[in-house]
Amino acid sequence: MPIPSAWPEVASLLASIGQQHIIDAYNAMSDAQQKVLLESLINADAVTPGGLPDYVMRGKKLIHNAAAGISGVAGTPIVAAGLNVPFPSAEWESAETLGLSLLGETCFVLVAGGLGERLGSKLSKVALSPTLFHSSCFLRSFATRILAFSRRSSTVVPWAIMTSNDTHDSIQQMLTESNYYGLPQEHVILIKQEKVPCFAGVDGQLALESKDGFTVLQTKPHGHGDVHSLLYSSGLCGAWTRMGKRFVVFFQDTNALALQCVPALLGTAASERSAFQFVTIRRKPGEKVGAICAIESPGDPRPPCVQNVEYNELEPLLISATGKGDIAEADGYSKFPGNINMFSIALKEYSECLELSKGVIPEFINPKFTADKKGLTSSARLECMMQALPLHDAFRSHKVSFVSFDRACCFSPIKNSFQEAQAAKAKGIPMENAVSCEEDVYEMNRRWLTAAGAHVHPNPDTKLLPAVLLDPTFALAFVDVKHALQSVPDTSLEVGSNATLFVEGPVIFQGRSAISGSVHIRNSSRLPRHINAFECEESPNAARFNAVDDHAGNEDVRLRGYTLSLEETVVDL
Ligand code: UGB
Repeated sequence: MPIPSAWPEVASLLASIGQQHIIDAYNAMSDAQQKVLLESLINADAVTPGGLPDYVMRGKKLIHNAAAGISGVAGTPIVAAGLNVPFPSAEWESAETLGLSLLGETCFVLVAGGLGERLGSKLSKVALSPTLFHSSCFLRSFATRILAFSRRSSTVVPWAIMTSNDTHDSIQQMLTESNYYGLPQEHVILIKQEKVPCFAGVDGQLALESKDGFTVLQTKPHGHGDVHSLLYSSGLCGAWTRMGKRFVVFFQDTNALALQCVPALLGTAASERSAFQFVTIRRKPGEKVGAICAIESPGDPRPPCVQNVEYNELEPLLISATGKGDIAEADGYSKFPGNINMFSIALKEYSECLELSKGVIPEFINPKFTADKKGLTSSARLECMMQALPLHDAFRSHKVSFVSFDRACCFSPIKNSFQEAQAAKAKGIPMENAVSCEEDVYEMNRRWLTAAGAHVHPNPDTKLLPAVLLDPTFALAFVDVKHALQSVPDTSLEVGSNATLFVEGPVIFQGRSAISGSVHIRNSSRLPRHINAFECEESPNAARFNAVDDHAGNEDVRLRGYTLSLEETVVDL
């Protein structure tokens, strides 16, 4: 608790940054009220990136720019130079092979401060499950894969998770109850983001609000870009450098395919020597996915900055620069690839940038002005996005690039409610809900099997079958699947259209296997074992996804509108 003697120092700081209205309010309060306000001021100064004086200065500048019509993004968007790596291809396999060798030099950062409000859910999004078949929440599935990265590289693979007040306790609880899913607790670090103060006036006057009868500074979320200031203030990057790490991979909370493309991402980042490597996908104009562009800025002698331009900014920027918006090419896609908020950064360049910037990356503000632009109609705060790091001056001399993967190999998030998903579908853009996520996970695994030579029969009635899950202990990358199916001559695998297949542990297929029913092939040891000419026929209790109205409080069922019934044969090798 702050002691009242702290007030003179706080008051003088407030006076120096144009906050006389807070001093006046404080002076008119009872002792108890003063204590609460003082506490909120001291806390805000401690947790706001850069501290209150710097924050107010940044805010004033951005509000004045907005009033003068100066946009945060200015210039002409042009298509940036990047790499396209299709799947399956020789380039994909060589990227994966190189990337697998770099896993031990990599750290992971998950941003998980967001609640599933858009989904109508009060759960942290990482508590949801990507699939009902062998259902396990996102947090567990990310942890399982990171543990497998660690085992493959025989070294510790550190993982930082950014939480917020909304998600911290539940994520901490999930980790504690599961014993950190087998990961070393000291290398799974939670870094909690705090809310930042709001501005009530155009000259950077901070907003106060009433809470439980007390007056405090009004605060609101600052965005996922907080991850950089937290990685700076926590000293994690220094610790990771001392562990010999070289890459940091950032990913977001409900992208079920994020970690499956990590080997290919790392391989291309290393071979291209990119300090910052975005993973991108093809996007359609109008899709709610940021666009990766190079921006040519008039009068700036530096090479165009490769950056993300958010979907709501792209159209006006293009129209003002070229007279035309984001128009689909002949194939129906925009020429600007889409940002999926997954990227790798070289740790050395990242640490240097954090030292210079203290992790404060370019911010933006969305102020609502009165007609005369002399006031604000509602309070506004600064916000920042994690993909904005390349915009910082301290990063401008480094190579920023992108690698474009098939969407089916890297991106299927749960972002939309059922209704929003239907609206997206009607517009011909991906649904990005729990149903499409589940379909996409099985599809990606089917694609890996098919490309490795298996014959997987499509189901004409549903994309949910055959449901195939390849555990990270079986395959961290497509090249692992190829090894499992192609290392013994005359091997074949056929998967029927109603089958379900879960493969866990290092398993090598041998001879002619055919799976039409539901099977879990499991090798619990770490040494590879063969499964020889295995057959599993379809049973009368074949897997079924059954539509239900009553979700009985189960969020995963509510978001899908169906349950899964199946009778699975377990084959222990
Ligand atoms: N998040 C936090 O951890 N803290 C916060 O304060 C806010 C979010 P959204 P958004 O991939 O389709 C991004 O809300 O911001 C976490 C890109 O900006 O799901 O609308 C949150 O938990 C956009 O360019 O996404 O859009 C989640 O893990 C586009 O690529 C992550 O941040 C889009 O993602 C993203 O939060 C996309």
